[in-house]
Amino acid sequence: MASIHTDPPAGAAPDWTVPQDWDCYSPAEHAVWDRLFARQARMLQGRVAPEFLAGLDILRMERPGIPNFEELSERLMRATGWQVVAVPGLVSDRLFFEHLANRRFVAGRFIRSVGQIDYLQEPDVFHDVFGHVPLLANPIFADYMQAYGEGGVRADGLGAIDRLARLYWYTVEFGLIRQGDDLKLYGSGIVSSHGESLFALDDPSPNRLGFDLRRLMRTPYRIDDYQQTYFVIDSFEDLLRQTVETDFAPLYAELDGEPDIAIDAILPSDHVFTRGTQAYALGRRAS
Ligand code: HBI
Ligand code: FE
Repeated sequence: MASIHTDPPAGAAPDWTVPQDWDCYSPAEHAVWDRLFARQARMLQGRVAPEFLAGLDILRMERPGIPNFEELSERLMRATGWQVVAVPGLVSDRLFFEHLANRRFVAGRFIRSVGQIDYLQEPDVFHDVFGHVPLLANPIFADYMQAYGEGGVRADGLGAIDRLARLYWYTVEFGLIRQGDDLKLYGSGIVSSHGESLFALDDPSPNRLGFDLRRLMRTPYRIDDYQQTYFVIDSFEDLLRQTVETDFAPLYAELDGEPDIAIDAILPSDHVFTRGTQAYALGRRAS
């Protein structure tokens, strides 16, 4: 994982926010955004949850160029009370949770270079704004993200951030959602990635399992490659309900006594949508 600073970087406020400096983006940087946007908007048709597309419309994100966070935040504030603030990069977990708990989404202001068009280690403005922000215009998901932030502040006090990071990873970043008999994408790490937008739905390699909070919190995840397991929620309402109805403190205590589940394992209790071949992961290990 990229380095997470230990104190506010130069020029940042105590909460690590910095000005977006939208006027400083070059035409070439806007062009990278437009290229990524056009490719993903095409790729996601028919594959992404309709709530994501609705968010793109509400926030008028189809307009060319890197969005101006102030304009974006005006529309987002009207929709769900959220705003987008610029940060220099990954912020500390504690601060990340505090921003989310206050309906502030922290977004990187840099954009990847043409050479990194398909993968980069640290979240850039395309991952954060195209990937994460559209669903923040959906009232249920907006509530979920704030509940997650509040849970994170509590988890920090209980030393349980790693458990909650798994929930974030397997929902906010790499989650799938049912739509009738189909599965659709909604995780930001997937929808902002051309390759994983295909892999997560079409490839026979990964497991696709029904969302189960306890089981998910015992499952490690990949930070450097496509996931070996994806979890499928029934609806955003169900995800929110399970999160706000769960008393996490006893859950963390219960989980402390249980070993992790292997990243590619399938349990008898799992609701299996896809029993993956893991061919991709095995192939990567062999290479
Ligand atoms: N910081 N800027 C930024 N963006 C993130 O997505 C982020 C972060 N810090 C920590 C973090 N995500 C994850 O470890 C959370 O699960 C806490
Ligand atoms: Fe992200």
